[in-house]
This record gives sequence, structure tokens and C-alpha cells, in this order.
Amino acid sequence: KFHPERKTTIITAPFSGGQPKGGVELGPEYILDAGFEKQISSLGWETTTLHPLESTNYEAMKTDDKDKYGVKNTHIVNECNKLIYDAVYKTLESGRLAITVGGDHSIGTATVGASLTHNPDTCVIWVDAHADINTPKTTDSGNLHGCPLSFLMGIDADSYPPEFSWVPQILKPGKLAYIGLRDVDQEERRILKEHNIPAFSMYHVDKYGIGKVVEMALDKVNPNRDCPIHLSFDVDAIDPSFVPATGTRVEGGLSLREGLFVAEEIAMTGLLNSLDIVETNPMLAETEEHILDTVSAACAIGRCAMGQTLL
Ligand code: Z70
Ligand code: MN
Ligand code: MN
Ligand code: MN
Repeated sequence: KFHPERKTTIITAPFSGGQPKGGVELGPEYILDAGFEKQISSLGWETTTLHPLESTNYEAMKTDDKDKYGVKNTHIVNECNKLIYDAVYKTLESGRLAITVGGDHSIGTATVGASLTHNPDTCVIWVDAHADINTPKTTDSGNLHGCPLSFLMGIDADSYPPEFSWVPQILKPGKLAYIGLRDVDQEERRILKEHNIPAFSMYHVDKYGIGKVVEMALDKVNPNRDCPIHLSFDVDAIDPSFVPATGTRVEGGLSLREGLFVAEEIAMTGLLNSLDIVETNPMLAETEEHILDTVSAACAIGRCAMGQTLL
């Protein structure tokens, strides 16, 4: 419905400043080297790529010291996010579907922000083991990949470092739904409850099945199935037995098929307008097979979301 012309731009976000582990900045390179662009074009999409971070070495600027606001690497997280925001926004304004390949999930600030600025009706499906809705006030780790959704919703806005002032606070609680949660901080639970945000955890996946869960999530955020969808897919939503090379492995996750089903079902709606595939970290693999499994899963998420199963 939204992309009858099947034009897409793959945006690389090789960035790790939202969390302390090195290697997640290599995700885009591994995924593209595995032939991701060709896989998408084989599905009938006209593809192009953008590399908004290519001119600066942000990795060299990581410090992992908490600033006075209690979060780390505020400056570079914002500089990178602004560049990614511009790339995603430009892509969407030109009528193309935006696929952003990370990189850590702090880039969700940029990608979701751009999607909602482009079309304020956009709804967000956040597939993740984690809720990523801490604020500088609630975060224990200080890692900004655990915070993107609070910035977009303006939760605890008085606690934000001034560098976040560019972030559009336009995500409404009723426009966000989670799938796959199983590692949510106490304060995050409170935020989800307080704002009545639909959250489908692994408990719900087991109880209702993944098909019903995706349907319930869409019913919450997109009841008439007429709004564009931003799918933000953290590969750690899938069980570490299938996706081992990621920064925060949490046991008891989605099976590979359940994860791909979510992407397939979103594709079936015809409403996908923007997609993130994040947190692939090849350096955390213990074996060559771990890298292969994780990178293949990341590519498969992209192919499924882009309609592989409709052919
Ligand atoms: C925790 C925090 C997180 C991913 C860890 C964890 C967040 N809630 N996200 N790994 N992908 O640090 O805020
Ligand atoms: Mn600064
Ligand atoms: Mn995440
Ligand atoms: Mn996660």
C-alpha cells in the first residue's frame, strides 16, 4: 500500500557509543558483506545506500564515563543520531522506505524521530528483549541504547542533557507496542504501566502464540491498519541460541521463526515505512558459526520485513 514502487534506501549506522562493548559498530559491514543489498533487490526493490557516519571516527571518541546527567557519551550519541536522523528523514521524504542497519539501539532516537516527523501517524513496533525506555533519571547503566524511547516520548524531560534538545518529543504512548520483552528494569516497568504502553513479553508469546501477539500489538497501535509502521528490530529479541553475537544475551527469547514471523506479518500489512535492524556485534561471537548465525538472522529479518514471503 505505501510502497507500490518498491524503492528503498539502506542506511548504515556503524555506531557503538550507546553501550560499552566494542564491535557492534561492525554490524552494518558484516550484514552488507553478507549480500544484504542484493538480497533486498532480488525481492524487487530498487535499492541505494547511505553512509551518514562515514566521515567521522566516533569510535575513537568513546569514553564510557557518565556525565553529570548520569548517561555516557552524550556528545557523540547526539552527533551520530543527528546525522542518521537527516539520512532517514531525507529518505522518507523522497518516498523511499528507510532500512537502518546498526549499530547499537541508541540510533532508534534518530530513526523513530525521523519517521514520526515525516508522518506523525506512524506507529512503532519495538521488537526487543529490553524496553529501552530508561531516562537519565532512571538508568542504572547510563547506556543510552537503553533510553531512546523515553527521549522520543519526553519522559522525565527535565533530566535530559541539553544536547538532546533537537530530539522531537512526538511519540505518543498509544503509538508504541513491544514484542519479545524479558529483561525490563523496575523503573521501566513503572513507566510502561504509568503510560499504559502495550507490552507483549515472552510470557504473552508463550500464552497466545506469536501470531495472536502480533495481531494484538497491531490492534493497539494501528487498529484500522491505515498508519505507517516503523519496525525497530533489536536482534537480541531472538533467543541467543539462534542469535549469539549480540551485546546483551537474554535467555528465553523468540525462536528464529517467531522473530521472522513478526517481520513477515508486518510485511503483509503493506504498511511498513521504516525498519531498524540493530545490535549485531560480530566481536562477541565465540565461534565463526556464531557470526554466521547472527548475521544470517539479521539479513533474514530484513528480507522477511521487505516481503520475501509474499513472493
Ligand atoms: C538496561 C539498561 C539494553 C540492549 C541492553 C539494558 C538495556 N535496561 N538494551 N542491551 N540491547 O542498561 O538500560
Ligand atoms: Mn557536546
Ligand atoms: Mn534494544
Ligand atoms: Mn535489546
